[in-house]
Amino acid sequence: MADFDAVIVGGGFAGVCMLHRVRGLGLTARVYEAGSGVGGTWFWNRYPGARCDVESMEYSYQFSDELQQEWAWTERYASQPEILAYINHVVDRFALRGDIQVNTRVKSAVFDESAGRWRVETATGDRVSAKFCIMATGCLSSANIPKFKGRDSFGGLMLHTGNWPHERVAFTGKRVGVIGTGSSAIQAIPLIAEEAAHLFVFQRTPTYSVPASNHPLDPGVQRRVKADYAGLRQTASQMPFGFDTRSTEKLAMEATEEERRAEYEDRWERGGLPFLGTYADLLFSKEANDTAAEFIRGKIRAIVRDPKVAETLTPTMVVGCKRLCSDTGYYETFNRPNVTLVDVSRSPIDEITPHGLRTKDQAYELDCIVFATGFDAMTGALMNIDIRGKGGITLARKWAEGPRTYLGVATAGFPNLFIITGPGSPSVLSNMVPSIEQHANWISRCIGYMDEQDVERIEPTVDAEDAWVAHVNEVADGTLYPTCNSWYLGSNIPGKPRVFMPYLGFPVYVQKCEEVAAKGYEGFALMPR
Ligand code: N01
Repeated sequence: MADFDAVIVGGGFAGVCMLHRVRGLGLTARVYEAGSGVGGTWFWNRYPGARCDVESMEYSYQFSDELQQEWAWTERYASQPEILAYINHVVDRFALRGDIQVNTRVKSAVFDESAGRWRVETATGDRVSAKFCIMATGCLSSANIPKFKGRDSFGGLMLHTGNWPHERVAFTGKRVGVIGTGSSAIQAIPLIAEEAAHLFVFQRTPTYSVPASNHPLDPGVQRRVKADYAGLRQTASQMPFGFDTRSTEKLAMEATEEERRAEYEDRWERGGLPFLGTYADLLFSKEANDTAAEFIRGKIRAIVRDPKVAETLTPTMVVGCKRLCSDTGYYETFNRPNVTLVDVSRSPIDEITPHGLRTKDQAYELDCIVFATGFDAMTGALMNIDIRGKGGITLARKWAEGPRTYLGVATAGFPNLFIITGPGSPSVLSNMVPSIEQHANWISRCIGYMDEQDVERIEPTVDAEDAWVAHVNEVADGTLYPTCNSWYLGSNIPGKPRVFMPYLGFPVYVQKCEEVAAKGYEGFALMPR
């Protein structure tokens, strides 16, 4: 059995960054990656139109200024192939590939109490041990394909956006059905519509989306950012979501109607997620939120020509409660003659048939079904691994009523197990790359501290964990987030406990992590060597 200082599960942005950090400590490490290449999210999500909705200049590592300076992004929002090329460049530039074993899914990780080591087993039969086990399994990596009756009887092509084939899928001449209208669907739908003979969009909940206004990145803008990259990173780190949303302290209800309209119009024109940064109270006050929601509803009515279709596309919930989308020509797509919107909230999908699908009211003949039905978010990938801590307790049992962590980075009873961007950390409510990097930095500093201080094991105390879980919930309860059925709450997965999983507030969180470390890892139990 091979022994490592650290096993890292997952070779996406988190695994790659963590490997770089533990290498920096002089530790031996092995990354196991289920895919045939690195990239995680950007390896698997190859559907047409897949691109990031955080600007490319910010969706990148900052651990090496040389890397920041030499890499040139081509668009304001990077496409999936470009991001995949970037992560591969990073892996080669820092000579990390040798420690990454692809095509290898981790099956189990069991803490051997007497040896104080994690025993890790893969689906391909590797058995290794490591002092540290670091879960870099991703927040949105376990695809959710609803168990519709007859699902496996379909005779055509069935795809999930999060597990897309590597070769191009041709939709020409095909009748295509897309189930779902979340971030993945709204990117894929306009492009599939351009190609398909006919596209049926099966919508359960309408989506708020703001135009991305994507464009080629001006070399001048790029040069200016690079002249003071640290400045951009610093500004971003002080924003609520950890990226430059141009968030203000202004309150919507303190502005006049004309001022609000002008602000929203400006943000709509500039495009993207900073729309939510227009006013500080948009995610806290229903009255404030209504003003933004009504603005977007007005845009939908103005864009979509058929008033009935427009009405079906118009959301009624709080804007931002489910993740805000950012699109290129999404609502416009419903003006095409070859696109039909089907409201499956009124007439639910009853079954998948050999030739298509049937809703309560009608049968649809399809050559291809695209499931854009999302993920078992934040906990799904961890639950797919048999993780056992002290006393043989499984993580699945410990988290049966919802995930329990301290700072989203560790969980009591599982010594020397770290989770990158786990539930209870800002993760999906932030720019993922800086959040990943902040965790990888914090974990590597913690491991360094353990070495200096002769600490053998570390795990959160139950008290610290309980207090943190309560705090995460309290913060969420002070917002409008729990008012709809989002995947943040696990509500998209039947039977999953309804618990708000991410922590809202990147700057406050980072400060808390710093304080914990400065106080000798306050809230953790440290066992000496
Ligand atoms: O998944 P989703 P996603 N019957 O869960 C519907 C990130 N991301 O892959 O809302 C019918 O958002 C479901 O309907 P409802 C981003 O964080 C980022 O699109 O549950 N419909 C919903 O419409 C994002 O939030 C980027 O009623 C069913 C859709 O499927 C996250 O990934 C791009 C159904 C699922 O939407 C997930 O996005 C892509 C059923 N049984 C993704 N089950 C960018 O950076 C589910 N649905 C741009």
